[in-house]
Amino acid sequence: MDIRNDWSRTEIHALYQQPLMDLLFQAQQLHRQYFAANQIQVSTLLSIKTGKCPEDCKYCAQSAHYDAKLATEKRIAIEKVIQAAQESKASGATRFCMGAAWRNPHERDMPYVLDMIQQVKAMGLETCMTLGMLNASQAERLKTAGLDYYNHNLDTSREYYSHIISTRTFDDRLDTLSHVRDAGLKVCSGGIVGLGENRQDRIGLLYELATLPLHPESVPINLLVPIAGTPLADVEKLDVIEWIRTIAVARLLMPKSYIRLSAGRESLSDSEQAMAFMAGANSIFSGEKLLTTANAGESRDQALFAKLGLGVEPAKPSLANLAVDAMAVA
Ligand code: SAM
Ligand code: DTB
Ligand code: SF4
Repeated sequence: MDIRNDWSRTEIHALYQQPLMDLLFQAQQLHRQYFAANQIQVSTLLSIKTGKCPEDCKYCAQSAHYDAKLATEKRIAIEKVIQAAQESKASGATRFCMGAAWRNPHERDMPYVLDMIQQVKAMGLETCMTLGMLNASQAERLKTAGLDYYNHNLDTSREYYSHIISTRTFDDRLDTLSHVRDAGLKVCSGGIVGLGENRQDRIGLLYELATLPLHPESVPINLLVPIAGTPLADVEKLDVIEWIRTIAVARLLMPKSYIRLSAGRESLSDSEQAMAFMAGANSIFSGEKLLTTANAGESRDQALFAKLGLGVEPAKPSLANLAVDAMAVA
């Protein structure tokens, strides 16, 4: 099957409403054409600036607009970041993702993030950042410093978007994704399900992602982690099967992309996660914590991988990694 960027909403709707076993079967078959069947890419996350965010994303513990109980933290010291990256590498993760609760990085933040990228990259890890909106020059400078991926989610459909965020537009998000792509960075972009949206909105989100000129290399599908104090604290829980369907449809639309089980995994059983892997998910965040909320944790994930016969995808050799390995041997 060729990679397509001309999907219609009608086609996506037809994929969604198939019998679940048909959907899972197709997704798993296609998954195996593009990826090793039982390998999962593993990333870790670190919050480098926590809380007091000026944006009003209704799901988020870090927004200054709501009253979530959160230990806020200013920019953390680079040494702390390096230490966390070392622990992440030792645990087997291949990508280290650094996130900041910013609307966008200010110019005064750029030396800090550029230095951090250079140091983490020099350790032989893939680097990822999620810092909010970027302009073209910022994206280029991140790339030059050695950033591999930039995460910036569309979050939901264009239609539902204004119910969730008012402080930046859907088109602002698309602009940032263009800057990231134009700078030669790999794109990580997905969304959240369980925000109170309907299936048409989930179709709308996948439609936007799958009709970008190039599919994001990485597509996180977050399941809302309800946060007390935010407007979505008590939203009705999404049926897990609908989340599984969303993953399977994402796999069918974007066969070459990594589909990541992101936020919300901690609340899912082993069997539910197994079904998500069956649906073609092939990436997770490991570790005890995401940015501010709990994650599944290393020992639970090790047991899950052993039970399911899954392995961690090895690091991809890059010039930087080869140099680091050569130094380690010498
Ligand atoms: N501030 C930056 C931004 O919004 O682009 C980066 C960090 S932000 C926390 C990254 C993503 O995490 C959001 O776009 C959203 O998809 C996801 N996220 C945040 N809070 C969440 C929650 N409570 N449940 C599920 N996903 C969440
Ligand atoms: C993404 O899509 N999910 C990750 C990552 N990108 C940065 C973040 C999940 C955050 C979950 C809520 C929290 O821990 O605060
Ligand atoms: Fe800020 Fe990002 Fe949270 Fe939105 S999702 S409030 S931009 S930290």
